[in-house]
Amino acid sequence: MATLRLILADQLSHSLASLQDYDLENDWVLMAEVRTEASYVKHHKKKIAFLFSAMRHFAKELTDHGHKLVYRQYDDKHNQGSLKAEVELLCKKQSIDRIVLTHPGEYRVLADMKTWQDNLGIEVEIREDDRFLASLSEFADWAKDRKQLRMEFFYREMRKAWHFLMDGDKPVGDKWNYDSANRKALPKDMSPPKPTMFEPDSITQDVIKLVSTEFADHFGELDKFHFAVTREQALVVLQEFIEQRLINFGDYQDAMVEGEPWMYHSHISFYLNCGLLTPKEVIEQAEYAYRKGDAPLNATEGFIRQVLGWREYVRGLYWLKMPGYKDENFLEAKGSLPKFFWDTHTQMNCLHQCIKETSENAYAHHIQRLMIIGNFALLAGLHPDEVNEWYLIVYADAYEWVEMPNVTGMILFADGGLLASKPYAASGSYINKMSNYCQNCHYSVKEKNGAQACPFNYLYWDFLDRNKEKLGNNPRLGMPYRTLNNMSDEKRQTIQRDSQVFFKALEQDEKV
Ligand code: FAD
Ligand code: DLZ
Ligand code: SF4
Repeated sequence: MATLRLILADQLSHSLASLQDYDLENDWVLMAEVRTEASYVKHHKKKIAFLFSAMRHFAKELTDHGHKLVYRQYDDKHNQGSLKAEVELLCKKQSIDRIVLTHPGEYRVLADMKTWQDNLGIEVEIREDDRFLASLSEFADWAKDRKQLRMEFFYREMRKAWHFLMDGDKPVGDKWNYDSANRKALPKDMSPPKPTMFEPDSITQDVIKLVSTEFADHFGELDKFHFAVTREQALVVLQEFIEQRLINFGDYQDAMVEGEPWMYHSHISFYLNCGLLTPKEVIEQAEYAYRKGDAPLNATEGFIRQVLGWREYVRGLYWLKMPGYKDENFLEAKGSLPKFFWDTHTQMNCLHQCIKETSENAYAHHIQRLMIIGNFALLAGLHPDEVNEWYLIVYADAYEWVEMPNVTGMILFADGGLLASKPYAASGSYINKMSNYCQNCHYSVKEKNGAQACPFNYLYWDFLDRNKEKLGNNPRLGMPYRTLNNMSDEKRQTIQRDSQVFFKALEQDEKV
């Protein structure tokens, strides 16, 4: 009796469900760097380097602990090219009679795994991924019979269920949410601490070489690789966040500064999502810092809301709504992704900076993803398929379960308001308030129309106008629609004309 336990690139946790009850005598672990997973979209080079290096380090830890492990490197001439083919080969070689898996993070992978039992003729057990704090059935129970699935209410239930940041049955400080205190721009005399960085060791250097040759045509830069690739290193990232940045996380959560991609954010999504850190330990450490008096409540609550609330919520929503969620396009957006999403060449400084940093770091913080790049994708009416693919490619923390609800639901309103009560649409004045990008821009944020005007200014009104039928009755858009309705015909025509000129330039690949 031998059991094969497959571990995917985002399952690098010693506590993983499929590693529980491992039999040192008889069982095998399989990990594989495969073409199907590394190339089904052209992932950022740094994302592939990060995952391959973290996989190789994790495999070494398991071997050191005495696990019998087959690790298939990408450039091994016997590489079978897909997870299923690697599983099949090992099953034959080792007389495997049972396969144990942990529920994967993507519907596509789960659908494939569900065929293995019949195709391979071997019993396949898919275990729940218990690294998440809400099981899929708990989320489904919460969602049942609700018309609106608002994250805030789910989050409160999670606070109570896990007793995080609670005093008895009340939220600490008597309020569930301190978001209104978390919207400050960064003062000129403040500069955030440098992010935690690690020198690539020999394993990482090998992987970087491999990626630079095998994935040369993928998006993004590979140099200055500094990510943590082991749990030990990821814990240092977490500790340094708690010690150095949590204190300011709340206040400057929405702030953006040119040349400061990391700000006061935690930079732990890479590690949470591939399993090097668990959400439970992350939340516990943040709460501990607050209880010791080392972090203010607005920062601690804001941070815990992201991990306990948003992260768990988007996962629940993804699995509840897939596979249909993939095809949502409520606003019937049709636009193609402009070239500057890949080459960064745009005169809109906010977009140029955020996409350049994305290319350099495989990272952008939340407000850059949401209110700069996402806001543009929404206002310009880009098709959800193209936008989803881009976000899945470019960020090293991206897997479909977390990427898709953020894109389809949060930025594009393509699910018609299941996730968000209104579209996150904003004109240039929001960007100017929360960042210093406009100071170095070819366009003028103060001008509303004409060749020099900030495109976000007219695109914002054009978006509302174009989508009036679908959004006009949204109670949260009452004010902007009243303003739009009170505009003179001449003003509306000017907005439409500027937008058409802009879209035409995009279509013709002109620099905008
Ligand atoms: P912090 O700002 O320090 O937040 C702490 C943690 O909270 C994050 O590490 C993350 O685990 C969690 N979190 C915060 N916001 C969200 C959210 N909206 N959804 C889920 N978890 C959240 N996050 C991903 O992990 N992978 C993605 O592919 C991804 N794609 C996104 C696409 C768009 C369009 C948007 C708007 C957001 C996306 N996010 C994604 C959420 C968020 O932007 C990132 O989690 C965050 O920027 C990661 O950086 P950080 O670790 O420094 O986060
Ligand atoms: C994202 C990714 C990449 C780039 N490469 C691999 C790989 O070679 N082997 C692997 O097991 N997983 C990889 N992944 C992650 C998968 O594409 C997929 O997103 C997750 O395994 C879903 O849980
Ligand atoms: Fe972005 Fe407009 Fe500001 Fe330029 S002026 S940085 S396009 S918001």
